[in-house]
Amino acid sequence: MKRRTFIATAALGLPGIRHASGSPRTRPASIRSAGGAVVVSTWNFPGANEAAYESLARGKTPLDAVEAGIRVTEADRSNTSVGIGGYPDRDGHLTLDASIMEGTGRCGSVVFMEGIDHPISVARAVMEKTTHVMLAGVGATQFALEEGFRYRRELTDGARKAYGDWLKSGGHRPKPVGEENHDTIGMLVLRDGKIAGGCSTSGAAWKMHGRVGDSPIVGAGLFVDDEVGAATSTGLGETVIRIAGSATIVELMRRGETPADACRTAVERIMSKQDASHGGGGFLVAFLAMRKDGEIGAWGCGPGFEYVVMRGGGRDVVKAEYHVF
Ligand code: SD4
Repeated sequence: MKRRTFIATAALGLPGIRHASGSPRTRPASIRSAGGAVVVSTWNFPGANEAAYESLARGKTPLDAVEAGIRVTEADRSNTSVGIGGYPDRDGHLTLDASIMEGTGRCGSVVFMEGIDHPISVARAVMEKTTHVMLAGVGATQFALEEGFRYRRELTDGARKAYGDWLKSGGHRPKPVGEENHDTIGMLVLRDGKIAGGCSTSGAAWKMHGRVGDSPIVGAGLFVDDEVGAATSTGLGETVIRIAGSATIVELMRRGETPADACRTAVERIMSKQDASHGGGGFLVAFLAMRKDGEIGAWGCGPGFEYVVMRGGGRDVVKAEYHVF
């Protein structure tokens, strides 16, 4: 379907829009309720939301919870798009991006960082221990080492094999960010009117060396404002950066759009700006937003995006609504 045609049908609410559905609510046996707190994250990552929620149940802050949750995914060697299990860039380097933000406006991020297992914790250290917001590349690694983070350069066996296979297959084209390559974690946590968020990724597999996506860019892959709410994103980061996606969604919520409507508006804005030079479609991108009263919404560009909501000790996996090309 041509872009123009699609946007017309989407705007009319005709085919091109699919609706959200939830899986049965589950209550993990070991999870205590953390009062009115809410944890949401992109995708259904094993243990991440539980770790964040448990941390709140133990009286930790939303910021602590975000860090605790995202660290679980960063440490998962089987996850090929976040943390130590991530696939490398086209030159064989695993470079990691992460951001963290509180609803007060405090934030920190690391981009294009190599050799450190937990970029979300380094991003937090940038926020709390420096006067800067963002550290990049060797400087980010150097800072992490000064802060006592462990250095680890190797790829996992799985990532090394996948990279070798990719090289053998001719390589040197980035893997499109789609259903097979989509595991960025964006997490938003709300308790007592205070919100924190984080986002962590190894970015697109086989990307150009030096490429940075949306996830560590405050306002693109993550934005949090206690006065309004928060948003985060997953998928092809270039499309998100072009519209300052998460900041746009928070501003749309500030003007009265619901979280779901704001995410849909952002998706439609991305679609209206795609042209052949941007790949012209065929990618996946999705937004997840939470308003300060706990209402949650999401919207995808392309099918397949799901997110996890934990509140009241229960855990829901929800498939987002989306536009299709
Ligand atoms: C990026 N947004 O670097 C990230 C990748 C991603 O799911 O979300 N993959 O563009």
